[in-house]
Amino acid sequence: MKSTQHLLLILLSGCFLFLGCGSESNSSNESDSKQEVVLGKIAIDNAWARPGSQQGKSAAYLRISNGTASTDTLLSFSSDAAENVELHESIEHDDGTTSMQPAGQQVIPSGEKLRLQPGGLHLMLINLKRDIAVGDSLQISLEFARVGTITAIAPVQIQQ
Ligand SMILES: [Cu+2]
Repeated sequence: MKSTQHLLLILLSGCFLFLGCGSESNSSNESDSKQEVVLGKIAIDNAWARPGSQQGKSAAYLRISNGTASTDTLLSFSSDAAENVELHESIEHDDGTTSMQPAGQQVIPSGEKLRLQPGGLHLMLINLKRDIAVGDSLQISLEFARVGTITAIAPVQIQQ
């Protein structure tokens, strides 16, 4: 009985977390709330990628919501449009310049979101297999330690 109540509490606090995030994103960006966190699964939404040229680079962004009861860890990334996909983070220096570096392993606790967005974490699409232009779309696959691989479709846009 006690453990049931405990579980209920966890579920309830999880719901409040999601509601909080939802209303916050509603005010800032309508499209940000198209898909809300779905309990029981890891969801990816708001995926998009910048245009790029064959053999060149591009960056892709998305939001990951962990609606499962467990922490999960991002292991690897791939795309049908690039030979190699790396997780990077942008860093702003004191002199105003920015650079980027490979980001460490990302752990997403239950009920939390991870945002990949300009100026922060992003997926670097390296050695593009084809030109990607506005109006195209590409696949981005994320491999998680627990739930396995999830593939999202990312439209190519200039900005979100
Ligand atoms: Cu980068």
